[in-house]
Amino acid sequence: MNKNSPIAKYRLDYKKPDFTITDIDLDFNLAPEITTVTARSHIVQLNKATNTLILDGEDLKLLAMNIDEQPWQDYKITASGIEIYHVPSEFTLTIVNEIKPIDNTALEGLYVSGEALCTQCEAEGFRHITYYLDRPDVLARFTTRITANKNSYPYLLSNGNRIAQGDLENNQHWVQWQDPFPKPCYLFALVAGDFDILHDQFITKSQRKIDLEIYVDKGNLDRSHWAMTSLKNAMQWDEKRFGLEYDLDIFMIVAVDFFNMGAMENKGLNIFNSKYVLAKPETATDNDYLGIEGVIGHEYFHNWTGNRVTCRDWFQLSLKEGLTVFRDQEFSADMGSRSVKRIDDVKILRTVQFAEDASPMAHPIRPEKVIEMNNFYTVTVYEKGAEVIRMLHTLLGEEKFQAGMRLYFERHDGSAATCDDFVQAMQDASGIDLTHFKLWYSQSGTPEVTVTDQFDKLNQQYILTVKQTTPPTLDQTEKQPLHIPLDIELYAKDGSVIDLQYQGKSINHVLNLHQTEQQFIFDHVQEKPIIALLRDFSAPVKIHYDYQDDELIFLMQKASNAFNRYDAAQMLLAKYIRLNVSYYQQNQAMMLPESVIDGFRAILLSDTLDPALIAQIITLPSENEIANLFAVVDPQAIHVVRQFLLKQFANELYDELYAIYRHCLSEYRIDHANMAKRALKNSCLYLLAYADNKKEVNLLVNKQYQHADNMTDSLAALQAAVMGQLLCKDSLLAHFDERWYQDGLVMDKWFILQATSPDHALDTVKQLLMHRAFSLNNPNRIRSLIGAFVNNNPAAFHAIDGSGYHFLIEILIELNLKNPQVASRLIDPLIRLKRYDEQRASLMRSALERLLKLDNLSNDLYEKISKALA
Ligand code: B3K
Ligand code: ZN
Repeated sequence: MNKNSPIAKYRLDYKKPDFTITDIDLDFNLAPEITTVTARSHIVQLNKATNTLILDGEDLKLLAMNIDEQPWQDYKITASGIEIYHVPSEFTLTIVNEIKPIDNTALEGLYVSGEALCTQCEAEGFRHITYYLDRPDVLARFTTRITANKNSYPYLLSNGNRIAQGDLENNQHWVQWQDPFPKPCYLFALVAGDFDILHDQFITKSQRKIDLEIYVDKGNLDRSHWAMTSLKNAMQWDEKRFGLEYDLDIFMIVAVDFFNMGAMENKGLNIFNSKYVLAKPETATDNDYLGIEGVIGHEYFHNWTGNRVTCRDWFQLSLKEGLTVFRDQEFSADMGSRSVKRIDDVKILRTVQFAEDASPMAHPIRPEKVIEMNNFYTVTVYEKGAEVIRMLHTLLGEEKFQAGMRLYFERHDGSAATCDDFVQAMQDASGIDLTHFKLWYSQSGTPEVTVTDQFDKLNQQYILTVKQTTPPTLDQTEKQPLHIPLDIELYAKDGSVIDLQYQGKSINHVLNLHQTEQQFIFDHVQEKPIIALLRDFSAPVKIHYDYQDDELIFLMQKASNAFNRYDAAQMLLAKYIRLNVSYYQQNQAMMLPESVIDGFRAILLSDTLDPALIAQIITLPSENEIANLFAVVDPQAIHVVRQFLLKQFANELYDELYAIYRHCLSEYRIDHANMAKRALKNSCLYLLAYADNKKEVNLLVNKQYQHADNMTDSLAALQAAVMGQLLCKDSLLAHFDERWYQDGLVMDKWFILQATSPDHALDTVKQLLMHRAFSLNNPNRIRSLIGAFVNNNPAAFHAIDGSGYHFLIEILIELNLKNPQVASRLIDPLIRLKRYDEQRASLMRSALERLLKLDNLSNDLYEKISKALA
């Protein structure tokens, strides 16, 4: 870590390694205070021009070094590792070093999580374990022997197959693991601890028997079943849809409480944040269940897209992440409701990724320049990366896309590849020219597509003019037109779909945009049609078209595509949000036409729509989603306008909301139809909480809370109480605390609610820092209390007195060294100063300047702050 001039790396500087490591034998003598690591590596020189071996290593204490079993003194320890001079062209290097897991609060490398020891090596954590070529294009076969105290650590796990074990003196024991698949060190894992284990089996399509094991903290076995179901579903789905079979004889998942992100796809030994494993009806919401299904799938799918074919260098991260997110999205879509899943994914993209494009951290899905790699595990690389894969899928169709996947594995299995390799395989397998499409990998920013139309009654022609432009981003000023698949549909007034034809031929509903401006002509159109644009959100762009209210209401009710229905509702709301924000800013009365309410009423009362889709449509956009409508964000105005709309909806639709709420009451089951009903019921409850009829709603909410037999319903009631500031709020909050305070994952929900409350949130958050269930050492707690406040309570965080900013930097000062990765995630809302008015921007600037002055500012924070202040 170096505050003055951390060194940036550039994608174009990639060089092949001078040496490679073919095999490594690791030997761990494990204890939390001091662990001794002995690494014996078989090293081969690749570049004859150098005999200096440079290994990465941080926070290591070197005890001994041998080359070919002889002590070796010809080396120098540097700030970033070790340089070993005059090495032979092929040799065995033995390194013995010590590490201190207990002091590792950054949770990168080997660290202590509760009573267990575990590792996290991606992206560059292995260098905190031993000196190594810590880069993804060095693939070695790993053997790992672990020795530890048998009482504290009865289970000793690593990658691959267990090949030997034994007992030693002094209550010590050892286990040896061997992973037959060569892998980069970021996929190495080790876990030691005492657990309860859920055992199961999966028979692959070629009839191989795979042992499945989920390791959870003692007492949590009853919360591990959904994870196992999800795992088996994922294994089966990957065989069916992608033809991909699991390759080892055992697959293990370990749930730990202290984890910087969601989970990690280590070969054969996935390590998970317990949030994405543990669930039972009393403690987990429907969304938790869906999150677990998605993340279990995601990590499992990495076994092929990430592990069997890995990344050549970290700039290629989207090669495995974009593709694997696409795969997990498709898995969830196939398991549940495709359209609901699509809308949820689009929401995240539009809210978070579009905001990232408009921030100092804007970058292409394949970044060009990186100081701290951990800063690039972003929504851009992941979610926009997945959208790019989805566009390929749209352009090729499922069959050719799968042919492309097969060719990709044929060419690159067992090696480290690039994004270009992937696109090349897709192109070669499909025969479709993707040259222009590849620009999506190098161009950052959110493209804007503007559509205008003309109806020529005489010639019965409908003419579309489509313009595209990508506004400059902070990392890249010049932009070129992209290859954008624009999926459309035309409707006649009676709701029938109009065939797309031109000069006697039918035209595909996916239009290919390549140029700044293009025209599309459709023949035999008898009346001015209503157009649905961007069906299924066919490209990650902002779309502009001057819709009339009645056209949007038409699309809400008649569009064949669920995303278009939802999106029409969003566009309708956006119109009145914009209008009311300006009314509010000019001290004028706010308004919402009756016709808009009626449009929503019709959706609410529909008996043909999926209840989950209705729930999505009647859920107002969040303040963050709304913020993206504006170049300069006024968080206060947005908050007031949103509250106004919620109230309007609640009062005007009160009877319908109440009736639907009652209609949706049903017994609790965990299946998609039942979840959909619950989603609609609880979104009605949420809206009702804003109605003027507080007394009745208070009774209703209280009753739901008291009678709930599952967390989805308890939490929905609690949320309604907090957001609607109902009378029962304090007693329900207190009850929840008393019931769950020993359960961190459940308390996270309670922290989030209070951090996002419209009422004195900052004071509450400050008090809750002292709560018995809170700890600044646990990333989940930090994200729930502090992360939720800074990210999801914009009106409070951006309070005009700067109190929110002040609070955040105090926290960041504490977390800067303790856990740089978590700190770096928290700072995101503070670096977006250019999106705010002068007064806020200058307060944000001085907060950042204060941080910049810190001694030992981590590279993670430095990278973001320096970009923000540039
Ligand atoms: N590959 C990991 C993420 C690692 C993050 C390192 N800071 C989880 C995933 O994407 O599946
Ligand atoms: Zn991933």
